[in-house]
Amino acid sequence: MKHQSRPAQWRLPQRLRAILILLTAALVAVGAPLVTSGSASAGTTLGASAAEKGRYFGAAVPAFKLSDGQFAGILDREFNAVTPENEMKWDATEPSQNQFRYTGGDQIVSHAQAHNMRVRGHTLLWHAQQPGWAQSLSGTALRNAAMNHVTQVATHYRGQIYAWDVVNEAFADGGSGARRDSNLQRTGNDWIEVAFRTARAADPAAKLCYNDYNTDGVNAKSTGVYNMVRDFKSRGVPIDCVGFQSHLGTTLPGDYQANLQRFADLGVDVQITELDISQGSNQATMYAAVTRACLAVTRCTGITTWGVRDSDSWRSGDNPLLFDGSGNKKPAYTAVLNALNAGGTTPPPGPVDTSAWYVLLNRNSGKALDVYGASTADGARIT
Ligand code: G2I
Repeated sequence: MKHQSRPAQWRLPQRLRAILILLTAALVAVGAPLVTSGSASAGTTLGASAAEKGRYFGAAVPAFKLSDGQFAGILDREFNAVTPENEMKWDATEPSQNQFRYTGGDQIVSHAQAHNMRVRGHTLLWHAQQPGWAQSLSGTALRNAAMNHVTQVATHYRGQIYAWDVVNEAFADGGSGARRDSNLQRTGNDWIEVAFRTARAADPAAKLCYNDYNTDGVNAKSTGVYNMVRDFKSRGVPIDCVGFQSHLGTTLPGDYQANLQRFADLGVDVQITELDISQGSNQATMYAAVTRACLAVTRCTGITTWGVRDSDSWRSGDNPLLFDGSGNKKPAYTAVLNALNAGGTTPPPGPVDTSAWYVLLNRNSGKALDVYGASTADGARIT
């Protein structure tokens, strides 16, 4: 096959190329697993197994349960990410206008830091769980108060949040694909993009997500969100990720993975943010299918279940989680762990990391095909 020379912008500086060739040769020489990275051993906990696939596995956590020994024991053993269940919401963090209270959120963040867990911030703006004073505002006064809230809270947690749900549940249910009516929406359709720009200014390192429910397959609501994300990307509004809550019943939309993928194809990460599934004959099967769908989408960076034990759930009557009320692992737990451990390891998904280069290797010959500064399913990482 005729060798095609690379476009000039792909060429690496002479010295760097020389180093990379040497490193590639060294990897080939020691017989390193060239098309995979990470440990070869299967993980024995959700967090470790997800990490082997370059992902996190998290749980929603209420601060008061950190002192419940059984709860904290499972959390610390199994999970490597947390989402405060209520503690970072508007009513909790700004109970009176301009008076901020971070006690519960801070407790969860320090627990996470002590146990090497990521924190998903949830949520800066939402039509629900607003403090009474905000509910009674409208127009410019509400818009200003809302953006001040975003600035203050994102600044307080600056550098400590992996991903923020900047805006939660802003789309209507049903077939319209339109925004939900709310006091925030009535301040003007641009409130969401203003919130994202405001959050970016306050914490440039956090990934900024839009999060919603009933968007778990291709439907009118998820298409409404999709169109918003596509519009934001085309206009440079800073959005990095979309959260799919995945509060599921007894069937999984057949296009669950395809839906995640179509968002990822817009150039955002996708995350499963509030997973819980009704207990029924197919609970374990559905949990495994959701896990496999995330693993199959390179930009699906992690999964969070909305609680730890069935008794912790907001829908505890459905027994929708991975541990029973006594803290025992359920069949659904084993199904998720097996799904995480199946197949080979894959390098972490993520944005272009220019501090590291990847060598694309021919699977058969082991020869270097290309070198670039982005993660890839076929790349060996060189730092
Ligand atoms: O409703 C399930 C979730 C849907 N997506 C957004 C999530 O933020 C939401 O979480 C739930 C929490 O799990 C509940 O714990 O949000 C509810 C509020 O909409 C939370 O419930 C509230 C109770 O309704 C309040 O009475 C209580 O004061 O929790 C508050 C704090 O414990």
